[in-house]
Amino acid sequence: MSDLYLNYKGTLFPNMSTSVEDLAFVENEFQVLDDDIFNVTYPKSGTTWMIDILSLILKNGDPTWNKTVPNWDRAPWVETLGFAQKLKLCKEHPRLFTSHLPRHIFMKTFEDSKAKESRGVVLYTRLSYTPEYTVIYTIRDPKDTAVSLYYFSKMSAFYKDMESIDDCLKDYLFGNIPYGSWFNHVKGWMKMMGKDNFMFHTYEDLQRDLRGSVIKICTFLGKELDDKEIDSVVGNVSFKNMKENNMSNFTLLPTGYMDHEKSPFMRKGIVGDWKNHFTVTQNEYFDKIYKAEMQDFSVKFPWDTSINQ
Ligand code: PPS
Repeated sequence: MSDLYLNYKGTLFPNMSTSVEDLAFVENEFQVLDDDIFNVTYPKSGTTWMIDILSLILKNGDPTWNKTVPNWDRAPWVETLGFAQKLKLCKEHPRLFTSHLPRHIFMKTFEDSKAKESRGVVLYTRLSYTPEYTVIYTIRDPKDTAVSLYYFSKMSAFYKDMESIDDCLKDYLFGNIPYGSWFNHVKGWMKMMGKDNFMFHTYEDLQRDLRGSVIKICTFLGKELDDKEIDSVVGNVSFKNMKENNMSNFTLLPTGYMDHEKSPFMRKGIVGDWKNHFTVTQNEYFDKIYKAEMQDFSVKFPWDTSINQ
């Protein structure tokens, strides 16, 4: 294991951004409130995109918050250094949080929060429980996620530099990287599917129909935005606008943390970049592992059709 990483309950985490104490706080002491909103992702899946979408929706399309407050203060990562202190400063409601944590080490109080069951199943909760914490889980084609991570490992001091795509796949496909395996992350979180407080969608959905996705998220959150407000959300979260917004693009961080000269955080923002990086052999190998890992998984994703049958 690289010196850059710590191991918490079998999953690696970057030493630079968290500690065993911080992780234990989140797992055991963090009190979830019923109106908390959690933006959950496997790294490089559209986390920061979703932070900007959610923070604009909460402000009815007004971009002031997005343009004046860094994303890590608008939607703090729960697993980062000093989160317990930061939590005390979270005065706004609903609270918006971000997390890359795998489901099995998410906070225990999360389980105790109200309305664990789908309202469709336990009908009386419709009357007795509103609001409830919500989870928005964004998933991206794992091949594109791997490529994005490969470049991130070069520009960010949090990760060990992955020297080649081969190097990257060797660790990525078996979860020997921070936050563990993509497969376990997705399978773990998708167990929440069917619960009324859980919504998942893909990075590819956002790319294909951003406006439609924003409307769906508003409906899920019970936020009624008019057409002009929706337009503002959509316009402000375009790749170009987020790339230029230093509250979203991480250029406020010292270069010792992220060096955008090596590779910008807002790199390409496209679907299918893996095709520019994987060899035929790497792709076949990836497909083989993907099929073995996902064979019993019933949900179909947009990229499943491109996996070699
Ligand atoms: S992190 O480090 O886990 O928080 O990274 P994350 O934000 O999950 O993922 C970064 C990738 O998302 C792309 N991105 C976007 N794509 C399209 N439109 C918008 N607005 C947008 N914002 C971020 C970003 O460019 C990274 O993908 P790659 O493929 O590396 O370009």
